[in-house]
Amino acid sequence: MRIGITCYPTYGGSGIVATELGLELANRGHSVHFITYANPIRLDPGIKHIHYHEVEVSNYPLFQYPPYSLALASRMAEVAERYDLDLLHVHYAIPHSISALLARDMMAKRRRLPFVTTLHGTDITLVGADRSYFPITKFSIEQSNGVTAVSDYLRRQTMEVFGIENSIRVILNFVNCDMYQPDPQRRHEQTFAPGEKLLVHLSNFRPVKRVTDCVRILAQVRKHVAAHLLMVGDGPERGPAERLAWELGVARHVSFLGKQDHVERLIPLAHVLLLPSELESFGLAALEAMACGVPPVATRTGGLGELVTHGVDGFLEPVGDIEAHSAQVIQLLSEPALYRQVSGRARETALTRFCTSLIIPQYENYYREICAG
Ligand code: GMT
Repeated sequence: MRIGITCYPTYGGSGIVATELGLELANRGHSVHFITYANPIRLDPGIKHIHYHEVEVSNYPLFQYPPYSLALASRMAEVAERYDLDLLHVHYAIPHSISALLARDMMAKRRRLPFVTTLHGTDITLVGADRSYFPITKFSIEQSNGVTAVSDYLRRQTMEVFGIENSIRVILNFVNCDMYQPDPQRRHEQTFAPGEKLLVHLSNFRPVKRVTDCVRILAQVRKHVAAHLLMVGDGPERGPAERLAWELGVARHVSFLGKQDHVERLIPLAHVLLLPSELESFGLAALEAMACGVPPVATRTGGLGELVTHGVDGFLEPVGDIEAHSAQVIQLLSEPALYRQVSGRARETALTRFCTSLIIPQYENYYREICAG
């Protein structure tokens, strides 16, 4: 098939899922056209069957706000026409599905150009629920030819919050289990804090991620186990997290690594992933860690329970309960038999339920259904 993909190409779960989906589809022989304002993160140039079409947004003195959504719609219609695309697949409702809707209408006289919208989380729970975007988000979902959600939690939430009646297909997030793998040798040789246990956190450091909780957990853990925290990513909460590390006297035990393209090389170095988010519709970072045999200690919130089974392949604790999160990390790091068991089960969950070979065909089948009308 010939598929146009649009996403936020910068750091963020939805962009990562969209990019990795495109790569997997290209690997299966589909022709994939990324239509975005920048080259998506994790997308290296020169890959077979992958094309990249930049959306240029011209600015004029009259425009206080350059109309990106319109430039995107024009580009979508142009690429769809020139490369004879079968469908558009947009990730994150606002504004991408509205642009796709315009592109579909622009093409309507010539031929059908259906589009699929994948909902990722904050497009519904934060942006979509905001009063100024609520009506257009609802409209964009209702107008999509197909809608998918990355967890059943998000599907239910969307139906409830927007009172939407069209069906939403749940296609869970996926991980490439060949790329994300345990690596005990490199973990043993890690140079961040030789001989210490490594905790890792990955996110876009937005308030919803509660990154300062990671620093608090580390400070508690260090009272019992020699541990070091790797903070991967960047965003508005990085400054507060750095300040807190100084205040709690653990600054030299925390490494802020900023945005990293190859997290599959970093995660296997760690022993535990911390994900203390207020809300996660899915929690892709937890899945990537599980594939590397790194148990997540996360919050019991949103769709995380669809991925992590508490006490089996990771741990889920209440939001903001630093004591509970720390106790779980300390237990994991102090009981080697428990650690081996949970780590093994985490990898097994990734392999048996979330591997690309299981999930990508679900997207392919859905595309066929949508194209068949
Ligand atoms: O987590 C973020 O703030 C980024 C956001 C995004 O859309 O880029 O992530 C959402 O999509 C991810 C991929 O589907 C999910 O794994 C995350 O759980 C979800 N984030 C939230 O729901 C907060």
